[in-house]
Amino acid sequence: MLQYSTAGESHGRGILALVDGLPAGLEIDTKLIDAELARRQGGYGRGGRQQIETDRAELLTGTWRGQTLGSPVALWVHNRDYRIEQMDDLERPRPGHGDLSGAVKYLGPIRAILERASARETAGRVAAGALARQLLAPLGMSALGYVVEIGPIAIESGPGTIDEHRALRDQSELYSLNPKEDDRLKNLIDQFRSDGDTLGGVIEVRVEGVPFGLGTHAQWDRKLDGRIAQAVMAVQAIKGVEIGLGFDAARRPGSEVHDPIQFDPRQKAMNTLGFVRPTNHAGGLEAGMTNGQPIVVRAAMKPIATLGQPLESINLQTKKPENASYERSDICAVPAASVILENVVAFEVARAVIDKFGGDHVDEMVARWRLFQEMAARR
Ligand code: EPS
Repeated sequence: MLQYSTAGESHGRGILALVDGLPAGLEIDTKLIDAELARRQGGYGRGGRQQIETDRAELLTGTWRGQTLGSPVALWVHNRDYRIEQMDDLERPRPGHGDLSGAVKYLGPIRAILERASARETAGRVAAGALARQLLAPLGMSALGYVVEIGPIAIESGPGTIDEHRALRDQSELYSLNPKEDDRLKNLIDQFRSDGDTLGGVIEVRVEGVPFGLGTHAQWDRKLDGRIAQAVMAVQAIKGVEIGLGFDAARRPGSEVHDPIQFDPRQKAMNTLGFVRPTNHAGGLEAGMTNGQPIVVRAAMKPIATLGQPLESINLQTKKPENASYERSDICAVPAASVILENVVAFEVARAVIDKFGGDHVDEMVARWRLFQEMAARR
């Protein structure tokens, strides 16, 4: 079973990701991991911290001559802004952070909570996802995350292949599919920065080339839509997750929600097995299983909780009202979150691939994947 966990504090020595369950023999390109880490640091709206950090993943264990060994892989991202021992505590919890609930729950200082609750930890999740998704490429799968809304502005975009959309996304400082909108969105973010306020947004992640049969209807905690929703919701500042039509499905009649099933034996894409769905309102998942269509997930990110003009709070020493503490932070981290979500979703897909096709060596896994395609085509 593929799984990972992370360790590390925002201003501690660094962030560790421990990935266990990858098959042996998988070629690992650390440049791909570093490219995702660099993208995560970018995007318009970030604060001063990203001028300090230059995130790179150091492979500490689990590989030999560029290939996995089938043993746990530990990835280390060093923090340049390591100064946790010199940092003071906060006295006035920031609404929207874990400051108040964490300090009460752990009977201790706010610093001890915020250091781990910080989104710095997502460097570890991106490293883990960017590692694990390297087994998706040989199976013809790819994932793309992009920003579709910032605050009140919905970003229009046109149709295109995943590669065309990736090229557009990579031209955009907002990581959207419409770089022409960048100036308008940057002005909005600048306005919020000067007002001491912050902005959230909506992110979409698409995974293409997905075969039939990842996930299962048979048990609730192995349904792939459920696993994806948990992975996405567990990213800092995410408050909503939708798959396919999501909440909009509740507002439409069934005849306008479900995707008709057609068959065309001339269909080229191997993963669809010739089945055609003229719409993809299900977002590639029916009964917790993939149906050969692209997986489409959307997430709502709340605005960053550290405000330049802080909200009302309480001084925990005096219990008197005071405005919340302020610490250097981002204004809009929605572009960065699109990188995080792309990688956490890709990790869940890789986990489901291993659940279904397994194997100790990657070649065994690919052979089982091929055999399944043949058997499913005969079915
Ligand atoms: C964060 C506060 C800021 C962000 C940080 C998340 O850090 P700092 O307090 O050091 O300025 O930059 O995100 C990262 C460090 C990162 O690498 O994403 C918070 O409070 O969650």
